[in-house]
Amino acid sequence: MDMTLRWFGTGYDSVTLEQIRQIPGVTGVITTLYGKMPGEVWEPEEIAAMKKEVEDAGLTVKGIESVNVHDSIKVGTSERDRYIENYITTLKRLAQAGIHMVCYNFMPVFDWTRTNLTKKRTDGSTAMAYDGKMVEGLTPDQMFQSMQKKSNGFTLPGWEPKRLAHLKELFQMYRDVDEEKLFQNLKYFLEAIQPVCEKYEIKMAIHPDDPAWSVFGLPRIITNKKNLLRLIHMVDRPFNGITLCTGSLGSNPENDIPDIIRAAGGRIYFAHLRNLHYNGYHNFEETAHLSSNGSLDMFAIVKALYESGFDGPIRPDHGRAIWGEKAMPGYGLYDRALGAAYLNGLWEAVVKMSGNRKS
Ligand SMILES: [Mn+2]
Repeated sequence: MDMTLRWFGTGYDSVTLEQIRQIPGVTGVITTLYGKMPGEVWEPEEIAAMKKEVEDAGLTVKGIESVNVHDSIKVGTSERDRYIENYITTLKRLAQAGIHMVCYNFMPVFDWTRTNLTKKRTDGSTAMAYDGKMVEGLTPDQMFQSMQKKSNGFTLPGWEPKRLAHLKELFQMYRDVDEEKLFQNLKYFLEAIQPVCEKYEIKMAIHPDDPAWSVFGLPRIITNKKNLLRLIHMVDRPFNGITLCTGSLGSNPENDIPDIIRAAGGRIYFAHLRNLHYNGYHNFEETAHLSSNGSLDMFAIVKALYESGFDGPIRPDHGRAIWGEKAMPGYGLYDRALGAAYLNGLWEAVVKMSGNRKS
């Protein structure tokens, strides 16, 4: 297991590599070329510069989050083959630079969605929250505006203003795409890229949809155990895998996360670990990572991961905003550093309880 932190790159992230280097047990980052639009090819020089900057700070690039998938691939338009070629070129170049894990998602139009980026918690911190009732009263454009307004001036991952300026056209593109069609388009994409993934040993790790249900009538498919197993089996090849995001899957209390981990049969290549508190139907707020702070049993999750043989990168996912830090919502330094320390503690305990001395 490699404990990592997500880092958006110099100029995009309020957290520095030097700060990340000082979090005990964190040896690497999960990063990206944040300025790239979905569908754009990544240049070898840009990848090399990003890697060098991370390595000069004494850290390693443990994977990419994300190489975003162009909407034409998700919709299945006639342009998709061209964009799949671009995607393959980027994958090859990443592997040639020694980077072998890529996280991506297959959510239409919107990436992760929240109705409040700064909900006050009883301890005085703020955290991101979702209330399905509020979404009912919003148009997609209002949702986009409110996410942007409350982002402390940062561009949120997956919420590229340039792309979302064309919201109407985007919704129009997806008008005939239902869950079945989206699954078929995902299958087409995975079948096209898997030979390259196998040749270059690139583990593809799909991120679950967040929250784990349809928003604004758009189809969402990576939401539960049944669909995750369908994804694994429909392209049953070793480099087609999953990012286990406990906060995304955990938004639906019917998802039993330790059970999903065991069912995935070793095809989890990346883990986002965080906790949340259920307030009711389609209503939750993010919390500190501790089991006692939220509704998820983080010990049971870490234990299931360890017992399933997981050996990929873990990152503490979204943190609360604490101690007056000004950062991108969910991605400050302090609460994620506390999360990394806690998760490292759980991991050490689970390893030693299993009779293994080495963590
Ligand atoms: Mn996640």
